Amino acid sequence: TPGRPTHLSLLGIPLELGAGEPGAIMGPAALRTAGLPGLLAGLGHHVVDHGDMAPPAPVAASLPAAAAACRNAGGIAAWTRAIHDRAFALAQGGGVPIFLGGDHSLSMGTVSGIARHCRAAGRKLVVLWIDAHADFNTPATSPSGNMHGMSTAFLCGDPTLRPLLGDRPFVPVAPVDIHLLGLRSVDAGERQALAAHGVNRIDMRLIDAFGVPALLQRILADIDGPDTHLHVSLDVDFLDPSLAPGVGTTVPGGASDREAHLVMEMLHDSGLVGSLDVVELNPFLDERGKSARLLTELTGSLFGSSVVERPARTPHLQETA
Ligand code: 6HN
Ligand code: MN
Ligand code: MN
Ligand code: MN
Repeated sequence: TPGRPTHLSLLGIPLELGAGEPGAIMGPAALRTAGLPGLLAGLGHHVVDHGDMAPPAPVAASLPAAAAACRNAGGIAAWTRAIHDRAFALAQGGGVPIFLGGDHSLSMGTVSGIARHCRAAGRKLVVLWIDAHADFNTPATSPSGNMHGMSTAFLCGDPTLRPLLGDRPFVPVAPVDIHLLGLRSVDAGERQALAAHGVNRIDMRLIDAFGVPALLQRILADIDGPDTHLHVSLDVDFLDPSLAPGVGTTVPGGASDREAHLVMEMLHDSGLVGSLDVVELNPFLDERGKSARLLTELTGSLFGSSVVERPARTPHLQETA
């Protein structure tokens, strides 16, 4: 069941500077074409589509020399600051922001803005990063220089990436409050750093062995509380490439349609989700819109789409109607 209606704020972020190849700039348009705003409204939610962010004015990135290998660092710095400002303002305004990407570097802005909001609101932020990758590279470990592979390292406070946010208040996310789900491609440097920092890693092998319900239920039980704000960052490449080819970083052995829906359904029922990124959709690489459609349906499941009536728990994060 849809549960109680929620105020949902959609914001398109047409960013592709963090990816290795172009195309994600068209992601927000494809998600709208697939009917995302209407689907959410049809579930009974109050949906406001804030349109797409305009490209921000360039800034001098002033990253340390160690970050020289980053591609488009100046552009990413400008976007990160602008996205952070919008994310913070949307969250402060109440309701659940849904950020439509755009490549995964946009989450440096969204999650840092949400983290700042959570600190102001006295909430505990937990991040569920649903992705084939950890995105925990630093400029020193990145094999590609692509900044969409560095988002979680930035959020945890990597000092070489910190200048991306300029003078905005930076509220780091504790590594133990980041849960990676769907992993099947991790670089050598990331692997070491993830273990050293105690990031929770649910890889595809664990999903094969134990299934989504047991694994996700344990996370949800651990983080449950009246003040928990769960930010979900959904990378298209979590899904198997046969189901979602519309992404530049496909990795075989991804989640099935039902595994992915079940994740979303359980997250909905938890009542903990306070914000969402839908990222990495590259419509140029898609096949007749199938990836955009699946992402739209998954987002529907996250916000209460269900065939059979089920008693949904009252969400903690229930803003005024
Ligand atoms: N993503 N680990 C690879 C890199 O280049 O750092 C791939 C990153 C993929 C990024 O999935 O958002
Ligand atoms: Mn990613
Ligand atoms: Mn990925
Ligand atoms: Mn499987």
